Amino acid sequence: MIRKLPYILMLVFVSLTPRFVNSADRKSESMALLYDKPATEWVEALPIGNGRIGAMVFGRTADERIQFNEDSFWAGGPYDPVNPQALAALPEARRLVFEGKAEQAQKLIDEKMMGIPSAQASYQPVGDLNLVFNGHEQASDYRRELDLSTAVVTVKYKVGGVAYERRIFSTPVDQVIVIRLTADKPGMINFTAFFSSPQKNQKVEAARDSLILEVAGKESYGIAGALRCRSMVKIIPEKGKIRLEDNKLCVEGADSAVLLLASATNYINYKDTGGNPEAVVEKQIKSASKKPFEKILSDHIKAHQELFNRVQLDLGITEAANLTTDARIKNFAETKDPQLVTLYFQFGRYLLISCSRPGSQPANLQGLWNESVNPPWASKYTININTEMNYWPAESTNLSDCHEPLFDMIKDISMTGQRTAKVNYGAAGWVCHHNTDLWRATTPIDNAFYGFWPSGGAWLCQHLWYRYEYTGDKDFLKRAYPIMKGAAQFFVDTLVEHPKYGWLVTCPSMSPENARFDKVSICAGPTMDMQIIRDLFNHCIVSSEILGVDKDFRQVLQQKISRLAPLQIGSSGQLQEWLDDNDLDAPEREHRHVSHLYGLFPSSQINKHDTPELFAAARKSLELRGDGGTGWSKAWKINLWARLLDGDHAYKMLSSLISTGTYPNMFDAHPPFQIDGNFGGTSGICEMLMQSYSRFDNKKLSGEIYLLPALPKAWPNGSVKGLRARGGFEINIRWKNGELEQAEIKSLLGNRLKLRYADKVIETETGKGSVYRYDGKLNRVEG
Ligand code: FUC
Repeated sequence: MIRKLPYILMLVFVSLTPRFVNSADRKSESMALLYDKPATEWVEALPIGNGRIGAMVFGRTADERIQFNEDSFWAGGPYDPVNPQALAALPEARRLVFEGKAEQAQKLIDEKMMGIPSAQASYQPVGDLNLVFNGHEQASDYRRELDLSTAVVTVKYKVGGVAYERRIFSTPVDQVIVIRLTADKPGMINFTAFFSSPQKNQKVEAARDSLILEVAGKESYGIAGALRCRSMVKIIPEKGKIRLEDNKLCVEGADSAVLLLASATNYINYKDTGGNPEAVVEKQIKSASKKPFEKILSDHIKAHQELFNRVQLDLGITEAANLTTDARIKNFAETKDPQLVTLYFQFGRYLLISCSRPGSQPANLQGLWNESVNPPWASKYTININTEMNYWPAESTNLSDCHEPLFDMIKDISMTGQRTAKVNYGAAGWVCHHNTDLWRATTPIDNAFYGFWPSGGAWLCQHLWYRYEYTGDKDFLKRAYPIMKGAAQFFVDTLVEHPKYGWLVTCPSMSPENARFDKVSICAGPTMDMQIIRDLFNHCIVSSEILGVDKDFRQVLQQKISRLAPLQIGSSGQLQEWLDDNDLDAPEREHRHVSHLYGLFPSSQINKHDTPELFAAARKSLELRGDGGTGWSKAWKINLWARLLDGDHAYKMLSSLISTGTYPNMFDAHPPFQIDGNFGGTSGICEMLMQSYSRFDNKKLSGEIYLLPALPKAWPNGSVKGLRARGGFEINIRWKNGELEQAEIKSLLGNRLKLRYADKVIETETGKGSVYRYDGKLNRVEG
């Protein structure tokens, strides 16, 4: 034993030292989530989606469950939740807050100022497609995988000497979920297919080779269900026959079979439910049936890879990668499995591609995937952090297209939010509070403590701006500017002068969802509001300059900005979360929300070079908050520590997110499942490797890029390709022994570039389409 010790130690050493594998000779398995057992729990099943229809595939041998969703299937119907009593109560609520009677203000808001109803609609599951394979209870050689690079789930196993295979995917091209069943011996495909649904209101029909499921959306807080979802599955067997039995289809003796599943609702937009899902589904099935399976598959893979392949990450690979994905997640704290981080990063990109494509609904709290008629937080859009976090990786990880559904939703709430601004506040412009739903409700909901926060819409508007910072797309800015302007107009009308400080503040408001000593959240001018409004006003000012419009409005905004409550450093050296300090940041120090750090990330108001004191205060705040939190809270902290340029602490948060906040199928655990942490994690990994800021000089956009700003010791060697940076750049970076080896920067727009690596700074003009190489010196190598 003693003699064997050095050998054992050497083995341990070898297995834990990252082996650097070039992307080129990496096995395809490395982009796959792999399992040796079927899913028993929903959070073990594997997600597929084409932006609009998604499914969780359990991979069970004898009773396969494919639980599916359609992204416009929600409870309720069009509604207008404004509260005509709210406006009259507003002056009194303000007076109470300013007189230090926040508790009474909160009570008044609960009574008079919340939405009617004070709750929003929930996202609904459609149903399950069940496939029963008699005799397949005992299987061997089982393997289940989700290949992120093809967006296909594959299940393989053997029964009685026959090898069976299922391939399942949801294609954006043909708008159907496709299931292909094969066996390595002819005539062995035998199964029974049927629909089921948790919806009360459901109807199933069967025809010669197809099944139909019709479900109706439930009532939502007094608003009748206005949606019906029609789903149809068609079975196309090769040889064999299909038999109809009750409302089930039995396939017998086929060589193989293809199942096409289509699903659609009558939702057209938030005020129109006059769609014809029967015709839509019929047409989708008809046109997909005409295409050979291989063509449907190759079109699907091509469409997926057009987005997915834009970014490659390599952090090395160790023996830890040889285990199944659930085991790798369990072991992560110990193994530090660098390839699992790559997988986690790419899984976030995969999820965004799968749940948010142009024309679809944006990613909700569960993305696209929900099995419950009463999902946690109604699986809606919580916009005091969660929805924004969903889209943090959209531009930086080169998935700008996937950002579109969010822009569409912002446009919708900029319309519905005008009613709320006018009726509830007597204000111009538009407002949205801390949540919205399919019907684009914008009033405050739940109760004053959680819901009375008027800055949700304004936060979402930053995403319109990000799109411009990354792409320089002026046509887009032209369309986005009126929406941003409307959000700003609301604050021009509703900011009030603080009687004690003289600053302009929001009132009543809150710092999501934190409270002070007295357990009252309602306050005036929380730090986060001031930061969001400052960003919004500045973005409107620059946009109006670029577009050459609204000189007068610009001046109004300039004046207001100079009067906004400033960022303050409190008695513990922390960035104050509220206007008053009194060390009030203390009581809920470990609260999961870190709202006042919005200024550090996603905003860049606080950064090392321009605001060193606030930068130090933000660090202090984060230290005081600690490293705990829900999935999304940890994910936010990865991004924050990265912005604080502390790679090892960012890594610590990432490690905690992966090892304690991740289900076996890699979904983020709030807990329960909430998808924001996945997207925040992907964004955080990106921020560790590259950060970018935009600058404006005389209306001209330029970019400032940090290479490897927060590289942790855990990733000494690696490379990343295809990240996008503000100012219009595409970046490849390679590093070795913890040092930058080479970076390649493609200038997509020909803008000026400021490059930072460690303490080196280089500035240059760039040519549109030119490629620059940095390896200590900067050279133009192409174009
Ligand atoms: C906010 C958070 C909760 C949860 C919910 C959906 O209210 O405070 O943690 O994420 O949104």
